Amino acid sequence: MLIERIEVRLVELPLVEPFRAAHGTMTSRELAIVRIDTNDGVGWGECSALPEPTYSDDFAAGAFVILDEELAPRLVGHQLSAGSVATRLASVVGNPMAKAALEMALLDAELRRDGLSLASRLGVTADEVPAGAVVGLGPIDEVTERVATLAAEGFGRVKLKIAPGHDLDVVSAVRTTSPTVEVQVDANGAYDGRYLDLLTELVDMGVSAIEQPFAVGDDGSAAELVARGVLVIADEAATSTAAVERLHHRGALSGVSIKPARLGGIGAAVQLHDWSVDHGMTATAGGMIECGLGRHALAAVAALPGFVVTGDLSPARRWISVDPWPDLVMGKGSSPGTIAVPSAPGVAPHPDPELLSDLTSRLAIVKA
Ligand code: OSB
Ligand code: MG
Repeated sequence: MLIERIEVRLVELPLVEPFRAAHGTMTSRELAIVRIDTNDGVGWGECSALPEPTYSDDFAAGAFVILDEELAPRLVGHQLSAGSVATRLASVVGNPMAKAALEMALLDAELRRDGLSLASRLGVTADEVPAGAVVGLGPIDEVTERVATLAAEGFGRVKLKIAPGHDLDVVSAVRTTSPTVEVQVDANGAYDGRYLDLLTELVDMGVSAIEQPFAVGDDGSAAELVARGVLVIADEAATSTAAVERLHHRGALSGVSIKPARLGGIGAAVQLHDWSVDHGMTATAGGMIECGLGRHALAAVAALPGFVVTGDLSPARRWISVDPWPDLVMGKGSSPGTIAVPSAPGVAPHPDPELLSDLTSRLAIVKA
């Protein structure tokens, strides 16, 4: 497809509640969005970088600039397919989340042209995926109440954010108040080797998986926890299939959270998924507080057969209260706790143009 024009925007979407994790608090969802106009239709892509560079070094306003000044100019005027975007952008170091947005937009345009859904393009056969929700750090009574509400909505799994001093008591309370809900925890790297016994205790309480317990690079502590039989899921450390392969050789993970944004796109996410299936690695689909656009993409990816552990796939409205994109549909399938795999052509439906323009804080247009 010939890329004629790329629109880059920064939007600010209000949140249902602040999102608190060991790396910081997010009070509104600043996001970078791209729209690609081709000779054969339009596509939209989400850059899921957070407002601040606290989870990875990508951040929304930085992504806006790199998209506008460096990445979009490398695409406009060229004849490209979604599968060739990563190669075309490879001379720019890093910035996986900005690159992922451009790949998603071109994929969206391509799929619409071909009348295909993302799921069908990926060879997905499932038509629904179990939903999982994430609960941030907070006072114990707020966390237990939030988990109870989510359980009543049908979520069968929650991932609780933990940090030193906010772990045993909160997990114990949730296990008591919502005993049938599967509990995973995510530390965003907040622990070190001194906490091995505490983390093992969480598993004894019934926690099914611990995501990124230690800082990226602390492979020794991770390997010790894996050796204790704990399902240790790499998130921040899983930046590429090669990085996961190295962690695997060191015994420093037993599962991996696959996030298309962090890996540089849907193509890279599928590659890591396939690698995980081949190597018996437990895979789970990771969220980035995406808006409806990114959540649609995640729902198709999460329906791949290698995702054996319920991931962060909840409707966008779990976090985002005003969203220009239509949301995923939950609870219409075989059980209230499932999300329908999107089946319409493209990655996601198009946004509401008025709402999108109302929520836009910066707009740039790149032409050939
Ligand atoms: O560490 O998994 C994480 C969201 C943004 C950045 C990092 C993480 C998260 C989540 C997913 O926990 C929450 C969600 O998308 O519902
Ligand atoms: Mg995580």
